Amino acid sequence: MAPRVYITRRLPQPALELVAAACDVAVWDQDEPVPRDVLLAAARSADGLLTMLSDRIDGELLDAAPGLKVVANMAVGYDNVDLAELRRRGVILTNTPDVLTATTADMAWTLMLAAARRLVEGHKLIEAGGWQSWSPGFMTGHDVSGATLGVVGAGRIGGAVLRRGRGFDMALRYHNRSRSPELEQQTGAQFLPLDALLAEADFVVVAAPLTAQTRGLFGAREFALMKPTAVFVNVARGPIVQEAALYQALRAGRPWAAGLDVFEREPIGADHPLLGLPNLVAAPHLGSATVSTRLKMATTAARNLVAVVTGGAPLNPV
Ligand code: 8YV
Repeated sequence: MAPRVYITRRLPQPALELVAAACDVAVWDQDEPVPRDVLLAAARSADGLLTMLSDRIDGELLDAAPGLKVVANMAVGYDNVDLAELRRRGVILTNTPDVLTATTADMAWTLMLAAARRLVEGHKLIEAGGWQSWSPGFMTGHDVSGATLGVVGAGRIGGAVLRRGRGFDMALRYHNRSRSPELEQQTGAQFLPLDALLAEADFVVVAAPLTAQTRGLFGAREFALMKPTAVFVNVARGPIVQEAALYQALRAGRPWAAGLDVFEREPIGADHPLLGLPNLVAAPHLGSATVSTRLKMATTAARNLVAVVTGGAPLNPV
């Protein structure tokens, strides 16, 4: 009998075909997250799950899925998964590293440039008919070229953000759990303690995973350490930042601006307080959102799923 798997979202066709060729597959064939009760019911008979960041994989779900061998999460981050509960039951977790590194680093840069050069504010001004004339100080921002870039969380994505900084003649700084001689050698980036990085960087980019150590890492104290001209960017996970503190800090103008791809609770609505600030650029979690990268993520997750349920080794075990 073919292994039974459940896929929690509509996937690109090549990824679906990959799974269907080896498995008895059921799909939540929608663009909305699968309802919890549907997921719990589907998990009951599943050998494998292909999941999204929006699916909570916890003890309750695992209890409902006695035959489960693998959870193939279609993301590099896996803070939606209770890894300890999985390990306790011997269920394998896989993720999709590497394929989204460049795309997500590009997103960090999109936000850096947009926030520093007031792109969204300018666009809104034109839309509102507010572009009246030119003057020397009109909508002036801050230079990216030649500035100091500080990356917090210098793994794959953080490293790629730093490498791009070389093309902009930036001074590169990073903070990480551990120093990376390889990164330092490749990019010339200098390791700094967090507080020193915050005080020195013109651009602070967060690319760290959400863990017990990074949850709430950025609060009033950290924002107060930044330069009044600094731009703060988060492409990692919303809960790393205390959003209420960021709101107050941006209102007070320190940091000068921010670009966020992630939020404490996603999705956010039009009434989110941060959206009322002119110095905030927001994106709806688009870090990995290119056609080519999402296809690679889906096929990577599909390959991991199939490998484990057919008795092989996972390609990207966490
Ligand atoms: C995705 C991400 O948008 O991979 C991650 O960790 O945050 C993004 O690439 C998301 O995970 C899709 O499930």
